[in-house]
Amino acid sequence: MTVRIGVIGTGAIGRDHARRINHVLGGAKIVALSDVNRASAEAVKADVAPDAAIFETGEALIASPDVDAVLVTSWGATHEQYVLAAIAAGKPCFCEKPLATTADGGKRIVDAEVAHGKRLVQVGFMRRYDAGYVALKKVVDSQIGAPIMVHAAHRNPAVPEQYVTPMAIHDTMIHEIDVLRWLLDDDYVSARVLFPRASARSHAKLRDPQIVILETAKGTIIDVEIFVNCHYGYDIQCQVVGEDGIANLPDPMAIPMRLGARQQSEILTDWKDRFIASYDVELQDFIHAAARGTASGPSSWDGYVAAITSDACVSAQDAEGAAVAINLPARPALYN
Ligand code: NAI
Ligand code: NAD
Ligand code: ISE
Repeated sequence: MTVRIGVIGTGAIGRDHARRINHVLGGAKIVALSDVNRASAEAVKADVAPDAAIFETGEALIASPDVDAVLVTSWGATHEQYVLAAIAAGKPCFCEKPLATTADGGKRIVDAEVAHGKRLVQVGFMRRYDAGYVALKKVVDSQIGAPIMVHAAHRNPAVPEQYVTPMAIHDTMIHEIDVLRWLLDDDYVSARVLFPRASARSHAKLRDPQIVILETAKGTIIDVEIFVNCHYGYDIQCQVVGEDGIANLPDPMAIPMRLGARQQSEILTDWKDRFIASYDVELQDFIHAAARGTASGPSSWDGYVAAITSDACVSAQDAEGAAVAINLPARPALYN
């Protein structure tokens, strides 16, 4: 069976996902595109999806009998309405992070999926499919003893002018919020945020960098540095300190060079390159499950927990160092 997929939001990542579905992966085809900026959808049709129909609205795309499954890759604040519409239509839906920009939005999606009675939603937390994180998890689960601390860093070379302080949490650190919970098999109980002096590349509405300290139910303390104007590269670091040893996330492969009287190797600068293989794997997983009329991988529950946690982290930004409690509701059986 070829899964006929419609993409809502044909910006940077919508275009890239459409390309991989039509030209890299198997078992699916892009048949529909929609974007508030029609020219963007037309450009993606011309470049990577010539057979796709263009729909005026995401809702019309979801309702089309020619569409079996949906990719939501529009701006974060628009995700909830499309995911809810896909669930109402009973169609599998891959939603880029964040699932919803508020915990209330995440809850509405979980409630709708539970009422539907079957998983339909996969959230785009692609790091769970990254070969480095998968290898790190294996070592954390079996070799270094119980985790005590995690030191992590999420560094972007630069961000656009409209990127403001809370986005460091719900646009950027949301990846750590999800992947560290998965890596440690644990949940968060509190968050604190510390601000060192702002770097010279910050602006009035962005305090950068920042350090988020999360405590887990098992008592592990996690520090995450978020530095989105670090200038030198796109750099993701993660070190787990266990009872018996320490394990690090491997850096991406880079050729060690001896050049100009220096030892050096390249550091990536674009998120699209850093996790390129894991985007392929997560979407292939989505296609396999969608062919069976369901979804697997990171769930609405994971997206909802990430939203609850990111709400707490944003409150902790305002609390200037004080701890903000994170309280999770009971997990519905659908997500066990
Ligand atoms: P972008 O700004 O390049 O693209 C967003 C597109 O959505 C634009 O073409 C815009 O016109 C369209 N759009 C906005 N509102 C819409 C609506 N109501 N209906 C239809 N289309 C609408 O942004 P980008 O970088 O592609 O990000 C899109 C999403 O993907 C975001 O949620 C972002 O958080 C996520 N993302 C995930 C990454 C990952 O590593 N998993 C990396 C980059 C982005
Ligand atoms: P799976 O074997 O059922 O399916 C995933 C597919 O991806 C398989 O075909 C596998 O071979 C492939 N794959 C995974 N990592 C790869 C890599 N680095 N390179 C190439 N291929 C790779 O596995 P699964 O149980 O769906 O797990 C996939 C990932 O998602 C895992 O990291 C898993 O822990 C995670 N996961 C999380 C949840 C959750 O929400 N808690 C649920 C399911 C899976
Ligand atoms: C972007 O949306 C991503 O998801 C990237 O992985 C992240 O590094 C970046 O900060 C976000 O804006």
